[in-house]
Amino acid sequence: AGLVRRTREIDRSLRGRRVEGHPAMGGAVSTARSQDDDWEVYDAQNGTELPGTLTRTSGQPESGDAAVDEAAVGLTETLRLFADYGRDSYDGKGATVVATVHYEKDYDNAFWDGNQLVFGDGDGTVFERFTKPIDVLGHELAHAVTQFTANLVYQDQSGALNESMSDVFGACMKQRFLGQDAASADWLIGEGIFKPDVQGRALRSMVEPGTAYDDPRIGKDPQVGSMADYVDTQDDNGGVHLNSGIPNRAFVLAARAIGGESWEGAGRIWYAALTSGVPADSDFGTFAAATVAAAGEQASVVEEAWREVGVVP
Ligand code: ASN
Ligand code: ZN
Repeated sequence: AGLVRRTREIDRSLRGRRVEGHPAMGGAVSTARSQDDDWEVYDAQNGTELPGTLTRTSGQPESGDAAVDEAAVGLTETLRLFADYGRDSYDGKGATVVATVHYEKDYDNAFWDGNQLVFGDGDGTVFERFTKPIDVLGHELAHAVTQFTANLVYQDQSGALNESMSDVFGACMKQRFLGQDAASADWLIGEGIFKPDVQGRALRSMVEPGTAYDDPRIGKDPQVGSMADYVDTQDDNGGVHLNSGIPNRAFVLAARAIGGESWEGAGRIWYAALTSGVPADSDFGTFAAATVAAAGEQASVVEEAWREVGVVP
């Protein structure tokens, strides 16, 4: 983490300045160093050695490498979302985020390895760069937040919740960045990841799980959005990327019912639940109860969202 940490008072006054650089406000994205962002982006030069060569750190200008500069914006915006929630980086103690781009050759994925973030360039035929959709940066960095908070076990329902937390906060950071509210958002995760001739809009749809893509090269989106369709499988750590559609859809329903900006309404409730001391092996019902408990005046609205996806009877 940065050796020099500004006080909270000063940081709050600085935080307002980022609005000047917000693209939705017509400016370039400011990635100037503040309490909200502290990151390093490395280049693996298409190898697998991590972290690779340091290419850009927070406070430095654009590098000219698209993957590096996309990562810079995504990390900055994700850190700012969590700073809005009162959290100083993923560990809550201002840890410097380490990310590596250009990992391997034609690598079709991105991940948090427990210590750092890793992004592939995509194969260039089906997949674009994994840094291209801003919410993929948010998704991966949210895995780090989950690890340092509820530490949801990456298997079965707790694993699907772990996956869902990453989609939820990825969507919140994207909507916050683009200035979208719950009604105007597309609720897609990874929009822009596919090359133009692929039959697909995104990696996942939070609002209509299972409808994001259908292409002979990658098959059909296998996500489900209701307990009635819960997938029992040994694959994918017990279907963590499939059944995550269920809590994802509950979040959309809650966000829309609450209205306004998702990261301010439902997003704050979900963050409060994630950091409320829920057990690492929480199932959907346990986590649903934690969101209802954290929802205050919106408790019945949130409970109804979980009922609609079949988690609450
Ligand atoms: N991109 C995937 C994810 O973050 C990688 C994985 O399955 N670990 O969920
Ligand atoms: Zn994930």
